[in-house]
Amino acid sequence: MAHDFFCIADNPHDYHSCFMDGLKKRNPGQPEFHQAVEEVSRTLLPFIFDNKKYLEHKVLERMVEPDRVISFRVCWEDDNGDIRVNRGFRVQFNNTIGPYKGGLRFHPSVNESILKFLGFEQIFKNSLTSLPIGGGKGGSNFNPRGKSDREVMRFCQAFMTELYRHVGPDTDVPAGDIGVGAREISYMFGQYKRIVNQFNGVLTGKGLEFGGSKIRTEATGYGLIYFAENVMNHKGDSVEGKRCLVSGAGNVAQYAAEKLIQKGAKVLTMSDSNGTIYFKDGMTVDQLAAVQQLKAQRKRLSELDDESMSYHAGTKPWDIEADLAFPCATQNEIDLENAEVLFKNGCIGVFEGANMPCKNDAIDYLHDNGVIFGPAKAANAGGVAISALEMSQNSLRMSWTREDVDEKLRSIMRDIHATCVTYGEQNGHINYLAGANIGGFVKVADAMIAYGTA
Ligand code: NDP
Ligand code: 2IT
Repeated sequence: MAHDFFCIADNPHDYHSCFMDGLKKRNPGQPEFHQAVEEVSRTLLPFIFDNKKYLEHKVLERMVEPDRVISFRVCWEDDNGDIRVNRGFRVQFNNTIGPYKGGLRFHPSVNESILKFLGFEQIFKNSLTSLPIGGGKGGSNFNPRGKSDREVMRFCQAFMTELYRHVGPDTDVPAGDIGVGAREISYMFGQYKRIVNQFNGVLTGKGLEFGGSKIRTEATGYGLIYFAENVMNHKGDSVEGKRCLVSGAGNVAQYAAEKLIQKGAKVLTMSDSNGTIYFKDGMTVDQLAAVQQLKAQRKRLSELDDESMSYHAGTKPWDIEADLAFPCATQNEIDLENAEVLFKNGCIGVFEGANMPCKNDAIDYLHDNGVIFGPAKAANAGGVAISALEMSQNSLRMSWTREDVDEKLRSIMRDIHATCVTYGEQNGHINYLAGANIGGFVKVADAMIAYGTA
């Protein structure tokens, strides 16, 4: 009976079919969640079959079922005095190795499927950091685009007025994601503090004046490039001189681009959901500063006034000839066709700054054609890792220097790379996806078994 998660099969392949069949039946209409579980389970099951205790304890079956999914009404008033109603969520997926930890996303596309895919992946990513954090994710279908600061403030306050009862520094510690940056975290932290009358580390990504960690803003983008550099070094190569495609123009994309430029790589593109900007000779530091200024004003890339670059409305970066690709915008932004074009144009590596930016058939194609694939769970773990260090600093009531935190980030990304190598070595080459999935799984799975069945 696939429905009850009771699969009997003597090989990983048949078990996987039964397992996915049951998952889809129990979670109808959640394609992103199915996709994330499909990617993890097909790489994990051969390992699980070699280590039967995980099979006997039904660890994977337990892991794909969130501890709880909280959904709530968020009611706020816009600048015209009209009442607006959105839906808020927090998916508390797994707290086996630490408090639930993961971002909040504000985007009109947010729904339970997207937050479950993100929360599920976060379990593995957070485990890979080696820090004591469980997996969670949340957000709302609220669209910050075009809203005034005061509308965003009222929305954030209304959102926290419900969320506060479900979170806490030892329970669940949210942070930013798409549409949630310093402004939104500040409004939410202010509201939490008002309600509970406590100053604690309930959120990360806070302002430096009130408990934030240095380097947290940069950490995901910087960490992505540190990870890519580790991978390239492992092959006796480096990112220096490489022509790079970056998608997105938000938090992750900006600091990935900055670190690439620092390392002597050529950043050819950035993008938003309307189009791509192309710097044929590589973006300069000044051009990046101009993009950052534009984005700080919440403007579109099409408004960039720079004759040395071209703007291509309605396109993604993936058709441009380059050595490395860094998707840093959103899920499913690289499909099979994009992967084929990347490979045919000579791309040798794809590193995921965004969560699940590559579709599963695109990943298969990249693997089959020897293109290095750096999966999100490993490659973009730098952000949540520094979030966990923000939690440590809050507990200690201390603040570490920029140099200290950056050195810790480099060392964490080095260790994540080493974990991927340990678990992903297959006939002399490294499958980073398998390495990240298995490396992230083992610690959580062993702890779940140690706790007994519940
Ligand atoms: P931001 O909101 O700062 O920026 C998002 C960028 O991606 C914008 O340029 C946005 O363009 C673009 N984008 C968003 N949705 C879409 C879409 N549906 N189609 C095309 N472009 C889109 O978010 P972040 O930079 O924080 O997040 C980017 C990715 O990185 C996400 O996948 C997130 O989950 C992941 N991530 C973020 C971390 C963090 O610390 N912030 C940590 C680890 C992963 P537009 O303005 O046009 O919408
Ligand atoms: O996807 C992610 O890892 C994040 N959005 C960051 C989560 C966090 O808690 O810092």
